[in-house]
Amino acid sequence: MRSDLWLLLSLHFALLVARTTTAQGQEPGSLTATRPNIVFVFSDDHAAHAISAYGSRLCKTPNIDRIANDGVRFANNFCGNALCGPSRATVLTGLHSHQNGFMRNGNTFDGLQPTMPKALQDVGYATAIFGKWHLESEPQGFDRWAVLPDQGHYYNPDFLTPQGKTRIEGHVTDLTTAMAIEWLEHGRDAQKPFLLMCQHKAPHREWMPAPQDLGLYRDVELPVPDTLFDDYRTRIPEAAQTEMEIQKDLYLQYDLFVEPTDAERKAAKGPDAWWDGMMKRMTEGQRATFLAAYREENEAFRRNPPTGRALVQWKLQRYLKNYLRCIAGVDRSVGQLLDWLDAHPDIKKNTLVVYSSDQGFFLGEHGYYDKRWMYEECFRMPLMMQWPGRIEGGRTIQQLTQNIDFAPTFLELAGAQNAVQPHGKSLLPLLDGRGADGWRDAVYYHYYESQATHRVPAHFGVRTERHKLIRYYEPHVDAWELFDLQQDPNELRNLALDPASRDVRKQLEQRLVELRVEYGDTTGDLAAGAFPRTAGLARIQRAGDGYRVWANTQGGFAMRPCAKPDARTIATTMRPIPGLPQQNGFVVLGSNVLDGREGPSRIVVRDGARLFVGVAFARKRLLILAGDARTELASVPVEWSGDGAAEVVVTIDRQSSTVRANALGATATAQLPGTWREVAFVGYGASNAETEFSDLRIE
Ligand code: SGN
Ligand code: CA
Repeated sequence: MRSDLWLLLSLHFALLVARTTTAQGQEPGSLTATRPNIVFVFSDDHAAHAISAYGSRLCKTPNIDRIANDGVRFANNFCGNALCGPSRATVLTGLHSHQNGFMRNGNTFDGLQPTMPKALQDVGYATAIFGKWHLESEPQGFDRWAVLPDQGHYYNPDFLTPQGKTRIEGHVTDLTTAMAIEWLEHGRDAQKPFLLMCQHKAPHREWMPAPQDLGLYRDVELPVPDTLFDDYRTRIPEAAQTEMEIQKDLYLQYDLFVEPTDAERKAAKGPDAWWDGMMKRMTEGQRATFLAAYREENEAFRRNPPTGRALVQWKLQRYLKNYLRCIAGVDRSVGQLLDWLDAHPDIKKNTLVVYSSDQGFFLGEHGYYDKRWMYEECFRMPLMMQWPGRIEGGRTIQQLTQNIDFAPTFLELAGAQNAVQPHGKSLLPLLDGRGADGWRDAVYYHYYESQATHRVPAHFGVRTERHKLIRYYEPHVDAWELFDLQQDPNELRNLALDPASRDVRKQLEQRLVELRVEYGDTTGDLAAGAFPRTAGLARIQRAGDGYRVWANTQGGFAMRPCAKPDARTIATTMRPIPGLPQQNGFVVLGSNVLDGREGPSRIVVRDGARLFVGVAFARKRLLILAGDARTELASVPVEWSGDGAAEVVVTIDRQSSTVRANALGATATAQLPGTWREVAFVGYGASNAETEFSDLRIE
């Protein structure tokens, strides 16, 4: 009787499952709702052209290649914003940066929004993440997590866990792998399918290899990219003014591990000043092994220091070798995970393994290291997937795919495809043979972290199979670049102003508009140049008789010249728009550039020559802030009901050298900075907030 009941029950269940899967439109061979385990290995800054499966001229990555050999390799996979935090936020949400709100490093990820790990957890997956996170807020949607604070350290890293912070001795790649395998072995609920996100810091700067990899590539001369000595002739001037040049921006100590002399240590500038801290973090034994590995070469360098192009070549070799040594560690990690699966065939047969990296990287191309540009080397992301028995292996997928597609893919596999509303598309049709009919013909890109480290201007763009059109939209660089990737794969000839390319450019501009509409991206609209000085703005648009401003950083602003430099009163009415975690608005005043300097394409205003005067609504403070938008020159409490607008009146009194602010019934006063002369620039500002301002009243 009992067994009959069982039979009946299981029959009923089988029917139910069949019905649901048909209802979801499952076709034969389809992988929809097959609920495999997912092992997602995600490294940091690993360019596809440093993977042998992608034809690297530089290195062999035998274990990563195992994924491509037994599975598929995506030949044209791209990120939507070539930066760490933004790419990770996109992987979690399936959304481009403007929509998930994480547009530049330093933003705080809104973990309350729907995410892929949360959805997988909801449908019964065991979930865990180990290693690099870089999203500021605590991970959500994971049964187990241990993540690096911020960028993390290579040696003896701290890990954040729900129980707090712990420092663990060892190299970060090995430790992250060990945590992942420990969780597979003992940590997870074995009844459930699982999502494991194993996210390496390597091969991110400062490229410190593990002890066992220090000896690799020692006597090897690595091939040099054709564009190492690019003259940037047809590109925007900023391409020649970055801070990512092998020649001048790779630091001898910090980046290249040439031990400083006493004199150098005393005079150390920039990152080189961090050398002692880096060394102190290691144990004595680690430090001795590390330094010994470079000593002989360093001594040769000292005896006969190269100059000019020879120095660039020397720096490139040292940089690339360390980068590749870090990759050797990542490759070993992948091997350990694959070996673990091989040793557990029952689990392996239900497991999708994915390898990718948050973006690519320049390995000397255009004379650069780092990323950020929409140029191929860093725009392209490696992506490989294997699921033996279920995904036909040995294939290369040529379609244009993007990191917005990862979340929808994993969700469709888990049968949770409605849990998020992604910008991306599930990759399953490309994997399970359903075909690629109607696949996208273009990918979209938008980089925001302008006027920050490495100095790459904000830009958005479109890439089709053959062309790429880039729009740089800031006042200091308002320009276009167009490349024919077939004729010019190295992107050396900007055709944006080439008469013969006029039609192509027009079509691409049209496609770019369409993509921006499709993804609902209105950021990158900076009021058509009405404000010749901006920084850290996602958007400034006309709204009523004033402007609506979205600042995606601390102290974002838009300023225009002030027609009345002896102005006494500057006033506006400001209203915060809810949505972002912070609510604030500021009148921004800039003294003239007496204490600044003019560069070829931008005016640098030093701290002190700028003032932010306004209201932190959520904190209920009336503030006068220095030019860094952090230092409080005055701060008084105000009453604010939680909605509505506030009129802010700023009074400059040159006689007493003071600035006064009135708003919401309160008054704040501060001394004008010592270098203050007159009101040369006026405008609006905010810090990670969106705010509406009425037109400025200036008297
Ligand atoms: C750090 C690095 C930069 C790098 C950013 C962003 N400097 O600031 O070189 O561009 O991270 O990288 S470091 O000296 O601190 O390493 S990202 O991958 O996290 O976006
Ligand atoms: Ca990165």
